[in-house]
Parts: sequence; structure tokens; C-alpha cells
Amino acid sequence: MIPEEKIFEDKIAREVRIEPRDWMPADYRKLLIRQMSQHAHSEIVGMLPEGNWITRAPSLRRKATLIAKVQDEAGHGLYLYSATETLGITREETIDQLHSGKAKYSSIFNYPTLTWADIGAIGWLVDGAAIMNQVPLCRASFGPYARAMVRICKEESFHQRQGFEILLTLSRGSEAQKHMCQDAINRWWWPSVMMFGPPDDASPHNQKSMQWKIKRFSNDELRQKFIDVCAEQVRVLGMKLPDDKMKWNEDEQHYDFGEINWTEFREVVNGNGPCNKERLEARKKAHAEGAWVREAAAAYAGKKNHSSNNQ
Ligand code: BYC
Repeated sequence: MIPEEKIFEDKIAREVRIEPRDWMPADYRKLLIRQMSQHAHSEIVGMLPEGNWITRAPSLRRKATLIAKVQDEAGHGLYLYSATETLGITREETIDQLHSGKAKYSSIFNYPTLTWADIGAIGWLVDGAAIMNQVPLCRASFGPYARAMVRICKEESFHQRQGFEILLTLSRGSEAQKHMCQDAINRWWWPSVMMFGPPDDASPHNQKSMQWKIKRFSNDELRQKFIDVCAEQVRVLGMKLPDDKMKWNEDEQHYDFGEINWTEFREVVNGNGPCNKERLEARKKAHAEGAWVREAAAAYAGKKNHSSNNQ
């Protein structure tokens, strides 16, 4: 072990954060660039299914809060891209990886938002899953990632409550609204459970990520915590989770649950989900249409540098 590696491992053991200028193993850098950039892409692509409902939100209040949520997600994406840049990769490179299909984004955003209740279900389940996964990331060993996660988690908690409140309102409404609420829960439940990633014995990055304290809990541990919380919360809504096998296990003090359709997960992750093509096309189009903004910003920055150099 070279001296730098010893210092690095010692910091990890003592819970001292690794900062961008510190020496780090090439694989640690690679693991972080992959996870952080894919996390950033997920926030940005995640704006699309919800953005679909901004013009159709049922009241001014709902519209204003939905716009604010989608803007928060843009913010999360931007600080995660910035945090990733501290590892020595440019934003252009990471965005190119998304557009070429080399980089992934969360499987969950490849499902369609068919009714207003889907916006509630995304807030409750998708943001709920995101919080479960991201709160431990506030203790990730890489400083810029951990610090970005603190603010992101605060905002996600607000999103989750907003979503739950949408569903609570529908669950107390007309028969048609109750039906819409249950239908959205039925469609979003299993994809949300899959968000935590493949089972631990099929998770190639798990071991290194846990060893280097990027992840603090495995995919299956977080999935179980999420299921346990939702199994209780759904009762407040007076709705059901679409899993006949869900049952409290007194010995193990958690809810047992049914089979996860991993074939569906793999299909979605490999680009064959219901909305994969549409999502990627929308991102590429937005990027192309924003080219003039990037050019103008670069020209303005160049002009400013030029005039300050001449002073
Ligand atoms: N979807 O070895 P594994 C949000 C991939 S956005 C697609 O277990 P790892 C929000 C994985 O990338 C939520 N791909 O990996 C925004 C790997 O493939 P690669 C996003 C998935 O990294 C708007 C392969 O499967 N959150 O909060 O140890 C509105 C093997 O997996 C998925 C984050 O990104 C998936 N679900 O564990 C509302 C959190 N799962 O990269 C909400 C940060 C796995 O080798 N990320 N894969 O090609 C993480 O915590 C971890 O990266 C994961 C996966 C738990 C996701």
C-alpha cells in the first residue's frame, strides 16, 4: 500500500471526509463519478414526468407547489453536476454520457404519469424512496456529495409530504377520486420498490461502495425499511398496497413482501421501459434548444474576462 493510500484508508476508517484535492484511489473516483452523475441525471430526467402535469394541475395552489417542486429538482441536478465536476470530469462529458445512453438514470422515470393522482404517488412513493436512500448519503465519505445531500434531503422531505397530501385529499374525495388514488398507488408501488436497485447478491458495486462508506446501507436493507414505512402510511390513506403477500413478520420485526419482477427492472434499465425513448429524446431536444444560452453565457464570461484583464 502506498503512503497516500494508507492516509486515505485511515480517513475512511476515522470518518474523516475525503475532499476533491485529496489523493483517492482511481476506483473510488470512478465509483463516485458514476453514482453522482447518474444521480444528477435522475434529478433532471425526473422533472419530465411531473412537468407533464404543470399545465393541468387542478388549482392555482397545486400548480404553484408543483412548479416549485420541479424547480427544486433542477437545483438538485445542478449541484450534483457541480459536485461531480470536483472529481475531474466536465459537465459536458457527463451530459454526453446521458445522451449517448452510456450513463443511466433512475428506472422510475421511465413510467408514464397518466392522471393527477400520479403526481401524489410520485411525491409519496418516489420521493419517499429517494429520502430513504439519500438520508444515509448525507454521511457519504466524499465531502461535496455528502454536503449536497443535506439540502437535497430537506427539499425531498417537503416533496414527500406534498405528495402524500395530494393522495390524502383524493382518498377523502368522490368515488372516482378514490379510484384514481388507488390506481396510481397500484402502478407506482412496484417500480418504487425497484428504485433501490438489484438485490444485494446481484449488486456489483455494493461491496466497494459500502467498504468506502459511500453507501451506508445495502439496496435490500433500504428497500425493507421503505416497505415497512409505507405499509403503515398506506393505512392513513385508507388504500392498499398491491401486494397480497405483504404481511407483518413478528419474528423478524418487518413486513414480508411478494416477488419483485426483476425482469421488468432489467428491461427498463436497459432502455426498454414504457417511456425510455421519449425521456431521452426530450432531454436531447432541451439540450439542443439551450445551446444559444450556453453560447451567450460563454461569450459574456469571455467578454468579462477580457475587460478585467485589460484593467
Ligand atoms: N435505475 O451495483 P448496483 C430522485 C444500476 S432521483 C437505473 O446496486 P449501486 C427524484 C446501477 O447504476 C433518485 N439503474 O449499483 C428526482 C448499476 O449500473 P452501472 C435517484 C439502476 O450504485 C425527481 C447496476 O444497476 N437516486 O430522488 O451500488 C423526483 C447495478 O446496481 C437502478 C440516486 O441516484 C435504478 N433504480 O446502487 C423525485 C441515489 N438501480 O451504473 C425523486 C444515488 C441500480 O454500473 N444512487 N441501477 O451501469 C444510489 O444510491 C445507488 O447508485 C443505487 C444503486 C442504490 C441507485
